[in-house]
Amino acid sequence: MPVDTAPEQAAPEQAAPEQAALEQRFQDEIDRDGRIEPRDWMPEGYRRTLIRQIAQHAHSEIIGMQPEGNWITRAPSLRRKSILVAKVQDEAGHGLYLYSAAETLGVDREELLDLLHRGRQKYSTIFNYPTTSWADVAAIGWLVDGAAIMNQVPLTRCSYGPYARAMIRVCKEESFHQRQGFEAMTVLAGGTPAQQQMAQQALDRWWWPALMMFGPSDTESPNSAQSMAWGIKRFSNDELRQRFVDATVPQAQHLGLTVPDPDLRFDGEHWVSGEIDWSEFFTVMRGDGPCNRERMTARVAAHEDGAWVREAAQAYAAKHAVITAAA
Ligand code: BYC
Repeated sequence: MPVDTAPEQAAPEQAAPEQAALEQRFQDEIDRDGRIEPRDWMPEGYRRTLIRQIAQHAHSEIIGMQPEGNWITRAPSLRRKSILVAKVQDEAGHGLYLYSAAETLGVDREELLDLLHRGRQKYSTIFNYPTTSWADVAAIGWLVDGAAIMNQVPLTRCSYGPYARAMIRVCKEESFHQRQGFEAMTVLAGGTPAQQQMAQQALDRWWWPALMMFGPSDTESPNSAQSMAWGIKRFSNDELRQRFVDATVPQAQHLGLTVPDPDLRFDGEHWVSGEIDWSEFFTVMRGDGPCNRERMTARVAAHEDGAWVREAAQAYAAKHAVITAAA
């Protein structure tokens, strides 16, 4: 089925009674905070919104393997290397759960990958920044996985069953990733002056892009209102961003690091950030960030290089199906 993520067409004025009953059943399920399952009737706009978000999420996981994968050969010890290999493999696994969740909505993962490769679907802006030192790997675990958890824990209660269930396992793994990042950051921040400087510079590089991961401000977020009404998003972009800032500033203080925001202040209840440079966010989202082209070139090359693996797996599955049918 071709992927169509265009806005939903206006419903015909006179919906058939049967159609009205289906809509009512869907709405009742949403209102009672139940789960919509793949075989349930759902509005076309709900299906398209989920395909858009889940596909973007899946693409982010697999493109997100690149900045860290870049450091596997240069990790400072065997222990750090084995942890990093496991983490990058986890991200691949998250991508697979998410493509599977998207497929329950009637799309094919080959088609979603094709849309990504042609620049027709997005992935998170955060992965278009370079990892210039080992401390960036630690900062990604601490900040990027920390932001991911803040955003994804509410998705375990998303109204679409397969997405919510995929998120439970993803969040458990992201939680481990965040802890290992914070632990690696703790070692650097408590190390030699050169290591402390690496840790500070990594925080300087990743702080603002991590805040941008939560998406545009609520006033500039075209999809939030409908996604919240449908129970796909449980909190707005700004609410989740604020939770992240509140959780992370004390962690930076604990590490003895300075958050690179001269306007950051505590108002008695929350840590209030200075203004985010939204022009940078939109530039990166449009494809003009520091590493957009490099990331897409590597992704397309990996897809092409892996064609023989997919063909071999399909040939094996076909052979196995014949053997099973004959048995
Ligand atoms: N980057 O109306 P809005 C990870 C787009 S993986 C790029 O607020 P929505 C990890 C948005 O798609 C991290 N684009 O949208 C992996 C929309 O564009 P279209 C990924 C962004 O969907 C490996 C437009 O801006 N996490 O954590 O209601 C290692 C307007 O925005 C971004 C997920 O995908 C962005 N940052 O809310 C480590 C989580 N932000 O399609 C870690 C699931 C917004 O209308 N996704 N856009 O043209 C979500 O929760 C929501 O999709 C978002 C955006 C909060 C991201």
